[in-house]
Amino acid sequence: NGKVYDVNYEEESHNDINAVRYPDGSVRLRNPNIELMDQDILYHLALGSGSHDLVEMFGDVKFVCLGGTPKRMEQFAYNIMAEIGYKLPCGTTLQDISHFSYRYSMYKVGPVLSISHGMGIPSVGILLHEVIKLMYHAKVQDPVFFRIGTCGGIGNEGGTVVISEEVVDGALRNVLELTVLGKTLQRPAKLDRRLARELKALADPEDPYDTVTGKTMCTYDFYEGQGRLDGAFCDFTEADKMEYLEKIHKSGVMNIEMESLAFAALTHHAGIKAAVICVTILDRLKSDQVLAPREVLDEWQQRPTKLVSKYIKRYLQMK
Ligand code: R2B
Ligand code: URA
Repeated sequence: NGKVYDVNYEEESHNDINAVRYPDGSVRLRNPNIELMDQDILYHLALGSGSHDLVEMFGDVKFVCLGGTPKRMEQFAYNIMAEIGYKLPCGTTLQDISHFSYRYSMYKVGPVLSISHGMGIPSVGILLHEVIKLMYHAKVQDPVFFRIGTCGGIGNEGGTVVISEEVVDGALRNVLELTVLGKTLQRPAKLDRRLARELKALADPEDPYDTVTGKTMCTYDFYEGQGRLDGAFCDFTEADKMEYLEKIHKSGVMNIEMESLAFAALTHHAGIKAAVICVTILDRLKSDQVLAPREVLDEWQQRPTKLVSKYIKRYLQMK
């Protein structure tokens, strides 16, 4: 349609032509070096622009779903295959495209990529650099990224699905801090609010659990960084912890996890629409330890994936 800007792409980036996508919706890189390189090796994905025909392999991608573990993302790939009625060629099984990186796992089911991101901001950050470059090399148009994960609830019992509207760091700032050439810079960590609302609208009111939207805190650590008393170290009291958790609760924080800040900041910087959907595996106002049995955790972890599958299915049916 010739539009340069996506309607959901906001404010400051509107003024910066490099921030937005090409008129056909394909991803424009904010790095002039890449197009000058003979080939680009996506080392942690075990792919490369010289060794693989990335347009042929990935040109039809529309949705990129990221989650913590290889197993869950393999399962998600099989689930989405059943949901969208995608058939593998006779006698074949899904292959982990990034197997030989021994870092991340990647599965492709038609227009859907399902990729594991490991734990924490550095791990998801490295992956996003390479996946965003993959989108560019493959000339993917208007991709939508989802993070499906687990989190600690703040005043939300285990099994609640939280769709992030906003993400903040441990000091309630909604920026990703990054030290580059010895200088600390800040990137705004913004998610697509409309996408969050659309996902919320897909939640089934009959579900035996709540699906809520709100603010997500992202920390650099699971233990001290999330105010836990049960790490190998702890220099604060239970009262200090509760004061902090009550404070963030009052400011609207619904859940705490460890990747959303980088996920929101890097997708926003690339002009890519993104959403974060996590299930709480405990209520941090009640406990630090994850006490739910494995089978219960496994069922809870299916909940965000169901919402994303529904979104993808609807989108594909509307086409
Ligand atoms: C949620 O769960 C992991 C920590 O247990 C981390 O990756 C996160 O964000
Ligand atoms: N993931 C986190 O980062 N924190 C929790 O409390 C649970 C899952």
